[in-house]
Order: sequence, then structure tokens, then C-alpha cells
Amino acid sequence: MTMTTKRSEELFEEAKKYIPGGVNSPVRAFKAVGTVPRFASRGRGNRLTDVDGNEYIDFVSSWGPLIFGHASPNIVNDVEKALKLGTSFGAPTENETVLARMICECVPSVETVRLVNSGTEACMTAIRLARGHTGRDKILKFDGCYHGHADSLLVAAGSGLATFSTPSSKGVPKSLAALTISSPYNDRESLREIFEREGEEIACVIVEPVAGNMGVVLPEPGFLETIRELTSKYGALFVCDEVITGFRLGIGGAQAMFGVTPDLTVLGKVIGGGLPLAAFGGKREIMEELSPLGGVYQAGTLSGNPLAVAAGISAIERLRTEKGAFGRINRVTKDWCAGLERLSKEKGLKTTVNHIGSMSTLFFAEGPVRDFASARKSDTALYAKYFRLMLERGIYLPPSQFEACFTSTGFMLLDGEELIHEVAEEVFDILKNEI
Ligand code: KE4
Repeated sequence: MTMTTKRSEELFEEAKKYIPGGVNSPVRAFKAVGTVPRFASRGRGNRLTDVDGNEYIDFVSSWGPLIFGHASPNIVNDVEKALKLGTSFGAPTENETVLARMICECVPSVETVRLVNSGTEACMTAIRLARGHTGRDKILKFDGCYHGHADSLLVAAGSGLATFSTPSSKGVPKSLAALTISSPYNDRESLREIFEREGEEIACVIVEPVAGNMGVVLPEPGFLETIRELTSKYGALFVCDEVITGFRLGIGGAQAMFGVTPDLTVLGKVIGGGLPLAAFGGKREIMEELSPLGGVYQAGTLSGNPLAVAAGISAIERLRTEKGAFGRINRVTKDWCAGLERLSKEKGLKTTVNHIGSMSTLFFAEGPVRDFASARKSDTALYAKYFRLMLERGIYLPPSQFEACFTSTGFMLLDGEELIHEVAEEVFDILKNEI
């Protein structure tokens, strides 16, 4: 059974005439998985339909925002209502305060918060704020973590003991990249050595408290606590990038789940309900360094946009009231991952399944996958084959081994097991003949 992708192919060729690579974000080009990107035409619940009429069960959920699935009625209604009043004012609105208050009520470490348009913008500004607050220039991130495409965050770890990072993108000045130190995720000793050597020069540590951008990698016991201990000891800020995990791993995000209190938190994805909205917030005394109160500048024409804010309020309100939401999406994820682990054993495939809450990744690598170096041992060709086989059978997975699957409330409780029986079993039978 082969799906027709004729219309997607036509649209992809047309798109490439006017948009670099035919896409507005690189991962959408499906380069790592060797098949034509499926042009979306509509979504409903956990179903995504492409322009050729093929329907998929969507494990990407727009890379995380759609915790209630596509076209969630309450979000659509609330955005429609806001739309009729105007799309943007460039003036403060009451709902921005409503959303800000909700975020502060849900994430105790956030005393005040600023709304922006993307996770990149939020992370970039959190870094600038940390530099402005501490008067220091150096920052520290972790190999394999992604915090958007601001220059200071597009760096690759320096080789060996050299802590100077090199740009991971053309166009990033070497002099700027050299101010970013990148250390292995979960490596507390390396972090301690760096702080002993240059802790007084570090403005902040930024971390994905659960990594989603090398595939899902969990923090080992003590890792986040060590970041907190060292940043406090040396006067650096602890910046928690919860763009993925915020309001997905629970109302309080990963910081509540793991019991750490950062100085600044970055949020995105779920808080925009699928519209362009992100935020950064934290201790009042730090946040009040921001213009117009303080000397750290940040601004945005569409910041706090009324449509995106309406979607965000709708999503967070529902998460706060619909108690069973997290339990359902976590249960589907658990069943799905248990099925993948069982199939891997039965078919003799060397895989590692990392999952937490409603985030998961099947690595085609022997475990444990605990950092970027171990994630990169994955057989990406086998992952690409797995992706294509699942796609042909109506399962839309992330088109890269180094991304996370997300479930949404659009999934039914039994989906996890049924999809394993109905689809994954056949795919694993094919894959086992590839090894
Ligand atoms: P955006 O600028 O894409 O809104 O957010 C950047 C960002 C920041 N922090 C974390 C932890 C993130 O995961 C992201 C963006 N995530 C990727 C997928 N892993 C977005 C997908 C894409 O780039 O198209």
C-alpha cells in the first residue's frame, strides 16, 4: 500500500522557488528521513491530514504546542472571539495581565513575566538579562541542548579541555561563540571543573531541564541540583529553558517535577496554544532590570498579541481545570513506549526508549542514552527507515532521530497499545531484516 504524495511533491517544488529549501523551518524539509515533506491541509484532534488526503496520527503536535491536539474547540472559539475585536493594538490589554498572572500562579519561581513571540526570542533575552544583571559576559549551555537560533546559543562544544566553543552556524562571530561554554549534559564533574576555573565570569547556565532536542534525555539525579548549587555559589543565574517541558510535564513544568528553583524560566509552545507566543520570567529583582524600568532592552511589535494570548489563556485554563489531561497523555505515552521496548526485544533490535510524561524518543542505539555523545551513536539511517515505514502506515513521527514525540489529549487511552499492535509490529518485522 503506497500513499500518493503527488500534491505534496508539486507544492514542495513550487515552495522551493520562493522559500529557501521550500520550508520556513529546516526540520520540516524531511532532509534527515529521505522522503518528501507532507504539506499539511488540516488537523483535528490527534489527526493531521495532508494535501493528498492522507491522514496521520500526529506524534509531532507542531513540535509540542498542541497538547490539546489540532483545532481544539475551546481554543478555536476563544481565538475567534478575540479576532473579532482586532488582531493587534500595540497597546497593553487586560488579557496580557490575565495570562501573566496565570503563569506566575502556576510556576512559583516566576514572580513577573514578559510575553514575546518565540522561544528563540525568549531565550535570547533571558541570556541578555543574565548578562545585564551580573555584568558578566560568559554563558554556559550543554551539548545537544537547543535554545533557539540566537547567535550566542548556536555554538558547538570546544574540543577536549578547550572550553572555547566554536560557532555551529555560519554567520556567528567566533568572538561571540567564544563567550559560550558548552559542557556535556548530565556531567556534574565537568561542570564543577568549569566553575572552579571560571565561575566568577559566568553570567548564567541555561539548560533544558529534560532535554528534547537531542531526542529525549532525562536529567540524572543531582544534575539539576548541581547547576543550582554552582550558580548560587558563583553568583551566576540558573536559566531553565522550559519551552518544551513547561505546562507539558505538569502545571509547574520540569522545575516542579524535579524540585529545583531557577532564577529565570523560559516558556513557549504550550503557553501559546499553537499561536506564536513565548515568555521569560523569574525573580522580580532580576526582571525589573528590563526596560522601561532598567537598562536591559527588549521589545516587540506583536509581543503579547491578543490572539496568541487568548489561545494561551484557553490552553492553560483547560490544563488547570481538566485534571485528567496530563494523566491521559502520560498513560498513552507509557503504553506506546512499553510496546516499542517489547517489540525491540522480540525482534532483536538494539534500541533505547527514553520517555517522561508525554515526551518520548526511540533511539536506534544501545542504552543508556544520557547525553549528546551517546545519542549520536544512534543508527540514523535505520531511524529514517523506521520513520518512512511508519509514515506510510499513517503514523507521523518527528522527521529526525534527535527530536521528541509528543502525545496530545486527542489520543484515546488505548491508542498506545493499539498502534503498537496494528502498525509498529509490522514495521519492526521489516526493520529486523535491515540489521
Ligand atoms: P522557537 O524559536 O522555535 O519558538 O523556540 C526555540 C526553542 C527553544 N527552546 C527549546 C527547548 C526548544 O525546543 C525550541 C524549539 N524547538 C524546536 C524543535 N525541537 C522547534 C522546531 C523547529 O525548529 O522547527
